[in-house]
Amino acid sequence: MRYLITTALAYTNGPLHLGHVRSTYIPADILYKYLKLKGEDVIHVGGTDNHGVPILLKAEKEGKNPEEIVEKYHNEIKRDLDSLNIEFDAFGKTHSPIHIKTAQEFFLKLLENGYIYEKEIEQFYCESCKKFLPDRYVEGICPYCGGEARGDHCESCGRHLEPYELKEVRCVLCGNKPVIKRTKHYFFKLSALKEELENYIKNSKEMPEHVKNLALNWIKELRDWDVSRDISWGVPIPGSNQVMYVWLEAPIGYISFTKMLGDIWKKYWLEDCKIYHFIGKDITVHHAVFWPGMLIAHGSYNLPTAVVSGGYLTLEGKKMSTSKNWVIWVNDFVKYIEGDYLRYYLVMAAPLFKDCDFSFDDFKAKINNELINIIGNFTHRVLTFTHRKFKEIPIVNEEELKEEDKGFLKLINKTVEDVDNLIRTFKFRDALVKILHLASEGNTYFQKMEPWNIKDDERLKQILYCCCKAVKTISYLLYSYMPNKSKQLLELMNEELDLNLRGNKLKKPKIIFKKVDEEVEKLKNLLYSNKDNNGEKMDLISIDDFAKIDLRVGKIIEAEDIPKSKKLLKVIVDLGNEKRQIVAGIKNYYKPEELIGKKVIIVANLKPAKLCGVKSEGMILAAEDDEGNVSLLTLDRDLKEGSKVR
Ligand code: B3M
Ligand code: ZN
Repeated sequence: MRYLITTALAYTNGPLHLGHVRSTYIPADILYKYLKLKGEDVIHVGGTDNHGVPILLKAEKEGKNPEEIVEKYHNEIKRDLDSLNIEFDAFGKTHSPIHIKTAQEFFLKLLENGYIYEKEIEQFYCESCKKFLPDRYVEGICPYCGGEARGDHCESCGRHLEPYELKEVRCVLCGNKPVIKRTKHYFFKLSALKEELENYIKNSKEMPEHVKNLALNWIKELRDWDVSRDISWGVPIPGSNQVMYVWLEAPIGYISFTKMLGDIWKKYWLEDCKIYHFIGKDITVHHAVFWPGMLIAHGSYNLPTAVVSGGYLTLEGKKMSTSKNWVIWVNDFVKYIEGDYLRYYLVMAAPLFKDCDFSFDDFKAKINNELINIIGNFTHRVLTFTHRKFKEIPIVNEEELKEEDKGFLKLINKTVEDVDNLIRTFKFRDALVKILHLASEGNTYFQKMEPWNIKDDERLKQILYCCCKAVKTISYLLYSYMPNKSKQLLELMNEELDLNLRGNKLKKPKIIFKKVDEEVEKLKNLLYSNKDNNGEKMDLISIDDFAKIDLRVGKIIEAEDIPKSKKLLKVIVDLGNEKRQIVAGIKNYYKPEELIGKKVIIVANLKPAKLCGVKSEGMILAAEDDEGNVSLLTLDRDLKEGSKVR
C-alpha cells in the first residue's frame, strides 16, 4: 500500500510549543517511521502556513515585513521539529512560488467547474488606516458574554463570531471605529456539495468516529464559504486584487509541497494512495468538511482517507496561552531534557483523541517509574547479565525450549502483531502500553528463571536467548516512538533495526535510560518564574539590579532642535549640583519650548554616547502606550532637582 502522511501547517507567527507536537507532529512521525520501517511506500509532507491575518499582525507588532516574519519562524519551526527527530520528505512554505501556482490553478479549476461565484458583501473598513478589516483586524465586545473578543472569535466564551456581530467595534491597528463598506467577494459553493460530502464521510472506513460525527453534524447546515479577502498578503486571486482566504489555500499546500518531490507527487495524489491528515482538533471541520469539499469540486485528486485529529494539551491543569506565556516551547524543553522522553510522555499521558495534561509530576513519574523502571531496567538487566556470562547474544534452537520459554516467545510475537494493528489504526498509546507490558513480563520471566542460580550453560543460554529476543523486539518496536533510545539499544547489541537476532558480540553495557529529576525542576522553574499572579510574562530582576540604576529628578532648562535628525531634541537638564546635556527622542511629541521648566526623571549613570553627532550624558524617561502616544515622566509633587528616585 502507498501512504501520504501530512501534518497541519504551523502558522509562522511563533515557534512550536508542546501542544503542537502532542496533537499533530509526534503521532504523525510515529506512524511515518513505523510504516517506513515496515517497508511501505510512505512519505511525510508538511510545512508552514505563511498567510492570514495573525501573521500580518505579528509583523506589524514587530515592525517587520511579513516576509521577514515568515522566514524567521519557518526556520524556528523546522529547528523545533528537527530537535524532536520529526522527519519529512518535503517541508514547504505557502509563500513559495510552487504553492502560489498550485493554489491559483486549483482556484481556477473550481471557477471553471462552477463552484466559485461572486457576491457583494459588507465589510468593515478603517478610514484612517485606509484598509479593509477582515477577521482579526477588528476587536470589540462579544454580544453573548460581554467579554473582549476578536473579529472571528471570543476569547472569553469561546464562541465563533462574525465580525459584524461585535459591539463597540474598533480597528486593531489604530483603535478607531471602522465604517461599513460594500465589496465584492468570491464564494465557494459548499452548500451544493452536501450530499457528496455526507456520502464521503459515511463511507470513510478509516475516519475516526469522533471526526465523522463532528463532520456529519456540520454538514447538516452547510453554508457557502467566503473565500476572498481585501488584503495584499496572501495568494493573489487571478484577475482580481484580492487574495484567497488563508483556509482556502493552506490545505492545497499538502499538494504543492508533495510536488517539491518532483513527478512522483502524482503517485500520492492521483493514483491509489491512502492520505492521512494529522491535525489538532480545533481544525477538524476544515479538514473533514471544507477540504474534502474543495477536492470533490476540483475533481482530480484523492480524498483524505482519515483525518486524525488530536485532542488539546493543557499545562499543569490550565489552558495553554502564548500571550500569557503559559506555555512550554519545544526549544526550551530540549535544552534540559532529551526529546525522546517528551515523545514517550506525550503519547503515554493520554490517548491521542482525548485531551491531555502536561504536568511536571506526572512527567517525572511516567519517565522514572514506568519507562525507566520497566523498560530501562529490563533491557539493562538482560544486557549486563548476558555480557557478563557470554559476551555475546546466545542463539539456540527454539524447538528445544521449555514450555515457559515458549510462552514468553509467544508473547513477544503477539506484541509485534498487536503493535502493528494498533499503530496502523492510530492507537499509538495502546501500542506503547503493549511494549511496556512486554518489558514488564520480561522482568517477571527473568526473575522467575533466576538465571543467576543456573549452573548449566546450555539452559542458561536458552533463557538469555529469550530475554535478548525480547530486548531486541522492544528496541525495534520503540524505534518509531523513541528513535534515539532505540538506536542506542541496538548499538549495544550490535544489532540492526529489524526483528532478527543475529547473536553478535555485545558491547560493554551502559545505562541508556537515565532518570530525570533536576532537569525537570529547572524546566518547571522556567515556566513558573516568568509569571506574576496573572500569569503575565515578566522578566524578574533583583533589588540589587534595580539599585544599579541612578534615577534623579532633573529640571529642563534649555531645549533645542537637532535639525539633522527626525526624532531628536537636545536638552540641558539641571540636576542640582550639575548640568547635563541629554539627547532625547521626543521631537515628534514635544516642542522645545514646551519642555522648559518641566521636572523629569533622568537616568543619571548611563554611559555617555553620541547621537547624531551630539553628546548625550543620560536619558530622560518617557512612557509609550500601544498606540504610540508618548508622555514624559514628571513629578506628582514638587521636589528639588537632584532628588533620588527609589
Ligand atoms: N495554519 C494552524 C492551525 O490552525 C493552521 C493549519 C493549517 S493546515 C492546512 O492549527
Ligand atoms: Zn485603523
